[in-house]
Amino acid sequence: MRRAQWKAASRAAIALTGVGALAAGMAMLLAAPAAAGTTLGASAAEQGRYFGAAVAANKLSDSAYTTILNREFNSVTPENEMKIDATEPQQGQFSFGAADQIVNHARSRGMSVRGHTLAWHSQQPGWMQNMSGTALRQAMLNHVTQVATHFRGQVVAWDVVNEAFADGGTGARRDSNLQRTGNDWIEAAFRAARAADPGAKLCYNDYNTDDWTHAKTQAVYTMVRDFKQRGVPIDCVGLQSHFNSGSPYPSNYRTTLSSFAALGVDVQITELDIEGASAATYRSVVQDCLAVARCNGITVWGIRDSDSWRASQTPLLFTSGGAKKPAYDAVLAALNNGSTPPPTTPPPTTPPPTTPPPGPGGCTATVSVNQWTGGFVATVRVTAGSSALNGWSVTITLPTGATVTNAWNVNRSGDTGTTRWTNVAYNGGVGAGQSTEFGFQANGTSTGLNPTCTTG
Ligand code: 9MR
Repeated sequence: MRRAQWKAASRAAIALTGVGALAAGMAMLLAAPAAAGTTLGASAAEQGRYFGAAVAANKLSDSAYTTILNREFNSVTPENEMKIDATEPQQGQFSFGAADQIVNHARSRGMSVRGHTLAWHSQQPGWMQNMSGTALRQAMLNHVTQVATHFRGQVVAWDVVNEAFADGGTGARRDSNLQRTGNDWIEAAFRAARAADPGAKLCYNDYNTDDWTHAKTQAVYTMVRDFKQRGVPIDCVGLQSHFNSGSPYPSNYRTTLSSFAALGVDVQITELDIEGASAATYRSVVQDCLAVARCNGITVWGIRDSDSWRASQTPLLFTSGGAKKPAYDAVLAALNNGSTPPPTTPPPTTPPPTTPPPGPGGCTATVSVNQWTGGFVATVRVTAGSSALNGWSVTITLPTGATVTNAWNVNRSGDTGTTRWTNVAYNGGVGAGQSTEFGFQANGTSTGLNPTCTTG
């Protein structure tokens, strides 16, 4: 039953109660199958999305676990069973039993499967940990080929490469035996995966890539843009989104989702958990995904708190006893309410025939910078004075050696020296006293950025 029908049924039931037919009305509601609007998976499907969970094969015999899994979720990611140590414990000897068990459980119930993960520096079997150079490169490509071939047609999306970038401010690749086989190891893995399973979406997956201003996020963005430009087969980016006090949900998360999507890839939230399971934060994550057309699904990293890799932080949607937590209700409600309007200033209404003269209030521009060795991201806030803006222009003089490499929510002229930044179609109208933001990334240093704003 679609949501509209479900609502109609609810209304019908209420009307029936009004004429004394309470029992008949309630029976009609209770007899309904798991309808859109009543479970995470069904409600996400109403929005054209999936809602998944990481699943462990050894819990499929726990009926409390499978009751929730089968009722609520329409996508599954094996938590450990498709990793390299599980699927190729000895070189050339493949072992798919536990992964097949999860895949069969899911597919026989109409759930889709995300594959996790074909190439990773971690959870390598001993034989692979001890390899290097050409031999390791070949072994990795053979692994990708064999595993993607085994699951061909059964996995809708693969985390082809997992966690290949370093933490911290460098934006560099993570050092690993795979990285030391050559910087092209990631694209080689993607090409092998495409050849083995042309029907699966191929994703790059990482953590701490949720905050748009972080160097690691920008580094992944730059790689995905490069892959798209050069025709390396990539279809999606996975944001793990493990949020906790040290790595909180960032207010610019939606910007991150939409910026990746603008590269022409899907975005998937692949391992969501939130320390303390704040209902408000879970709601924000869902609303952010719904606001981005190419954010096509959310996976939580476990079902009950006791299933979590960090159970003591109680980060999931169900208690260890299997009860729905407030975060569950928030997620379901957010899914049922659909997308929220974007938070940016609405586009100007009926365009005036000519741009009116700038109001007396003028505008101001301020900048905040995230600098790392060799580069920075600048976020520029444009604020209208006492009159609304109908177009704005910001001038920024970059220090010697600084070169802009990309920008968002803005038109620019000039990459070095004196640069000029003007509004795009959807953020030129700014109400009196209101603000809008744009950003750019540059090589070099950000010393002395001093933006000035003019109207029109
Ligand atoms: O949840 C997984 C846990 O059971 C494993 O012990 C651990 C081993 O590395 O991996 C956990 O899952 C990780 C995922 O594969 C990749 N992103 C981080 C996840 C949490 O550590």
